[in-house]
Amino acid sequence: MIDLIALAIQHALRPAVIANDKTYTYQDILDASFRVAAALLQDTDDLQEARVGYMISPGVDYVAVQWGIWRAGGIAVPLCISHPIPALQYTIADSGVTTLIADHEYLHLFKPWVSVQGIRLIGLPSTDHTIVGYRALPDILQARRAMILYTSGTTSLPKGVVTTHDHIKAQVTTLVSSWQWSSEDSILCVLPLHHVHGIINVVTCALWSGARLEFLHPFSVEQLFTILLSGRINLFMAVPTIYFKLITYWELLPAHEQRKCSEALSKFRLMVSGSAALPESIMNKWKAISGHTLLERYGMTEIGMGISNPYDGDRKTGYIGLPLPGVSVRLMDDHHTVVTDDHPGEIQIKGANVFNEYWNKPEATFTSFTADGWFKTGDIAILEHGYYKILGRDSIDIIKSGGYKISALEIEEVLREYPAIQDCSVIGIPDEEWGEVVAAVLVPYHNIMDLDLINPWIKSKLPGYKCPRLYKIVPELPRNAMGKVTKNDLKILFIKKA
Ligand code: MLC
Ligand code: AMP
Repeated sequence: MIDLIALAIQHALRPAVIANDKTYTYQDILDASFRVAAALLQDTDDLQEARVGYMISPGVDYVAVQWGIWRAGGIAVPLCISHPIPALQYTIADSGVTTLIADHEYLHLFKPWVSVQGIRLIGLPSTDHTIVGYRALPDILQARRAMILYTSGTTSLPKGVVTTHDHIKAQVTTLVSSWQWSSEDSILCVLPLHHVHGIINVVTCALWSGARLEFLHPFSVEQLFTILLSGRINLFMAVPTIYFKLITYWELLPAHEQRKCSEALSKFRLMVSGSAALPESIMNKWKAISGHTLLERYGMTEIGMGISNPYDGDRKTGYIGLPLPGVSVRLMDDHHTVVTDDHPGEIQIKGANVFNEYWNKPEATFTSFTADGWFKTGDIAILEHGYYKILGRDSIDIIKSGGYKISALEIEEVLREYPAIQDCSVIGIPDEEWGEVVAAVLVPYHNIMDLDLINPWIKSKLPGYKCPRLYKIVPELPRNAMGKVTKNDLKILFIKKA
């Protein structure tokens, strides 16, 4: 039996998930996940790593389905609930999903095409009560593949990062011990559940620890404040953009409300920020509001979390901290030399937390590791007085917006399909709220183009967070002697003049 399920059995009668004003115990989730597993095992004893896609809103069903897939021996492929159909189709086809589980509200998205492709579609809540009852579930070894998460990179289309139950265990246990999780904790999940921040750091760490987990969906800063002030929650984890939104909201409150909020926030045990660089301004304002020095940590879909400021000890502004237990970190310069203090280099990671492979992409897997087995993150950092500090990324084509990693190349490829566009280039423009915002520079045929038409068009192709927010039209793109677009020159076009 996988360790997460064995632990849940130990916590059976404790409250696990609070959703829609209802409390579900660990036993409730074990039962519900058993029913999901039984439904999946209709005509086989073990899914044997078949990929099961699931499109479930954050809540108790999400957990039951994820555990159900694992208990049946499948690989869980969470689908982003805000993705348009082409993005969903890509994930489903690339991972080779054979069964799809969807909330009733999403079934209409899949019905017209999945059966044609031979994919079995199961709706939730299931009306098939015949699946309740006893049946044996397969014995799942920890080494088995458990999950595929899609991440953007320097290739145009997202790649599936495969993790085993052992990887997930390593990623979770290092955080549980470092951040002193316990069954007395209570956390609110506001993050999307197709990325590691939400899935590993919040949901799985909580349920591993026997803690309570509450969901807020859809995201609303007003409701977030209400829950944070309820006294039910003592742990919070978010991307810097969410802290920015909380600060903006707090600043508009009347003084007596501000005092009430600050008092409630100061009672939290821990508040964590990650997935993107935490600006000093957010760190300082949040400290003044809540009394908390945010714990900033660094991670990646391929490794879970790798580097973290200490729980006890000095949390340094502008630094991502020290290697987590079990994670080895080194910095490698352009000359393939491991660098020591005060010299910049690429962060490379080794440890039981590091994934083995991109799904069906042996070439990409091969090139993302060094010959001696270190994973190359593409992030450039420096080690100063024992703390790592991120300096940037080695690729200008990777954009981080609202904590989402976005490939400029993927957006360019979609834009090029637009009939009026002859050429284009996509870049990230620094922004205090979003980290970076996606900006597109377009070269239209005949120098004319109606920008109002492009937004609805691109929203039907790409998830909202990948859609450009800024546009500029130019007669031609600047290029270097090799013919490559000089993206740094394009950034200047968007710098606001004082
Ligand atoms: C949305 N908007 C944006 C935007 N996204 N504007 C600029 N840039 C963006 N990226 C605008 C919309 O157009 C809309 O404006 C308004 O903001 C609200 O849009 P929304 O889609 O409703 O956004 P919202 O729900 O408020 O979401 C914001 C958010 C979300 C911060 C909650 O982006 C989020 O959940 N981010 C977390 C992503 C995450 O989990 N990353 C972790 C990856 S794992 P209008 O005008 O239309 O109203 C990883 C590893 C690690 O990175 O280390 O953790
Ligand atoms: P993802 O591929 O979505 O998992 O995003 C991983 C990337 O997020 C990393 O490679 C970093 O570039 C970035 N990241 C995560 N945490 C931090 C942080 N604390 N500071 C700066 N960048 C971060």
